[in-house]
Parts: sequence; C-alpha cells; structure tokens
Amino acid sequence: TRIPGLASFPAWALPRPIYAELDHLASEHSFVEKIQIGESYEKRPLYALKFSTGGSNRPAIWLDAGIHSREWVTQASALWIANQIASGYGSDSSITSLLDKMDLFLLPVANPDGFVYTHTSNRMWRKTRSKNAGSVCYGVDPNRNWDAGFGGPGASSWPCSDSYHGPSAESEVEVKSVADFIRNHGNFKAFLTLHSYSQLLMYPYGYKCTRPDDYAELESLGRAAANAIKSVYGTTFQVGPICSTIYQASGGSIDWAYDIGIKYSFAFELRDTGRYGFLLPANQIVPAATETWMGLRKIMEHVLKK
Ligand code: ING
Ligand code: ZN
Repeated sequence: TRIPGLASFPAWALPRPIYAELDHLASEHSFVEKIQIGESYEKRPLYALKFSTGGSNRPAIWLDAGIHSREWVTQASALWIANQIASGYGSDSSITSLLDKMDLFLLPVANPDGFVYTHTSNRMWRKTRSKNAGSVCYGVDPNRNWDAGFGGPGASSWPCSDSYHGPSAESEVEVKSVADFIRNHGNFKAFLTLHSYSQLLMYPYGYKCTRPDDYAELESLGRAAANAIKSVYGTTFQVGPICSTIYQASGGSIDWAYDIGIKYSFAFELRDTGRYGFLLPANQIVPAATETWMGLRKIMEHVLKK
C-alpha cells in the first residue's frame, strides 16, 4: 500500500503516514513539492505542500488544517483535497486556471504534537503541547495565539483552559512558523483554515464584533461558497463574521491574516453539528472533504478573478 500501516509506527511518529502521502503526491506530480516551514515544540517537522507550476513568488493561497488537534476530519480532508488538486491540474479547468496563475500552500497538520497526543493520551486534546511556566497544565490554544486582539475577549489567561492564549502573541512555534512564512512570502491573497465541528463558514472579525471593511464582498462570497457546499449532499453551512456566527474570540488566525492585508480570510467549521462532533465516523471523511472542496474552490475561483 502507499501508506504504511499505522501499526508499524511508534506513537511519536504518528503523523508519518500523512507525511508519506505528501511525499507520494510530490513524487507523482512535478508541480507539487513538500516543504518544511518549521518545527513543532516537540521537534516534529511542519510539512506543507507547495503547488506551483512556475513563475516566481506568484500570488498565493494558504490552506491549513488541524491547528486544533482533536478536529480529525480536518487533517484527513486536507489530505483528500491535496490529492484532488494534484490530480485535477490539466483535467479540472478551475484547478488548471488557478495553478496557471497562482501558487497554493497546504499545511495538513498544523499542530502535530497535539495530533499525536490525541492518539496516545487524550482524544479531546485541542491545544499545543508546550510547557507553561508556573503551571502544571500544558499547552496553548493556537487559535488564540495570533497577533490580532491578542489577550482580549474570548480567550483565557488561565493555562489550564482549552482556550488559553499563551504568554504572548506567537509564543507557540507552530503559530510563529506559519506567521513568519506568510510574512516572508509577502504575496498571499487568501488565508483559509479548517476547523470542526459546526458547519460554519466565517470571516473576520472574531476579536471584535464590528464588520470588516470588505463585509459585503466576504458575505456574498461566503454565501456562494455555502451554496456550492450544499449542492453536493445538501449540507447547510451558516455564513457570517466569527463574532456573530459562533462567539467572540481573540487571537485567531484569520483576523491576523485579514489585518495584515489578506482580504480573503475564511475559517471553515466542517461536519457535523454535534451528533458525533469531533468523533465524526470515518465514513463521513470523504463526503465532508468533497463538499468542503466545493466551497474552497468557489473561493479560489473568486480570488483568481480579482
Ligand atoms: N472553533 C474556532 C475556535 O478557535 C474560530 C472558531 C474560528 C474562532 C476562527 C476564531 C477564529 O474556537 C473551533 N471549533 O475551534
Ligand atoms: Zn478548531
């Protein structure tokens, strides 16, 4: 098989079957490359796929998954979507025109230490696994650790909380690695991130409850993407700003991306609405990934046109 069996890997190496699939995609397609954008707190590589058919520093789209480790459908969907994009170049007109003009970067396991921990110790672990000075509790919420309203409402200053914001913005190396990569690149046009669950498609802001300057465009694009999602299996996604759609939350990645000038910044919350929650059955992975891809594609088509 392409992916070595899970059983043949020690627990610390658990993301390796995913990384093997990244290698496989890179070996099969000349325009796909595996890059390392950093290293986690426990020294696991942060591997991303770079899709690029040429040019230099083309306008680019960012997509990450698994920043919250227990949201297992997101890492799996990201891998399915990577395969879809890789195999669609040259046959799917929307992927082809996108990759003829833009680059795409996909980070399928944004929090590998947490991901391993959800397999070995606590299936419900959400945060990183960094040590907190002066506390017996581990980990920082990596979606409260970005430099966007850092430490404000909707984040906790208590290290034992699941939404602990950490000692300072970008204290988590997993967050800083992505932020540095985006800043250094300098030409990102869209920042897309996958979470679960709740079936939502959200745009800024989360750290404040005011509408972003691009409200009208983001709302109508969000609705178009939700319609594309619905067209596959009838799954409904609610669309709106983070604050009014889910809750006020500071230090989130898409608020940071939007405030540094990346207009098309969206967070997806994939299936379901709570029946299974984080424990979504494996037979829903491909349907969830398929409908999510339709929504992502709608956004990517719009970004390309702009
Ligand atoms: N939900 C997200 C969270 O971090 C979110 C919602 C998205 C907040 C984007 C802020 C920015 O709480 C889950 N399920 O993690
Ligand atoms: Zn999440």
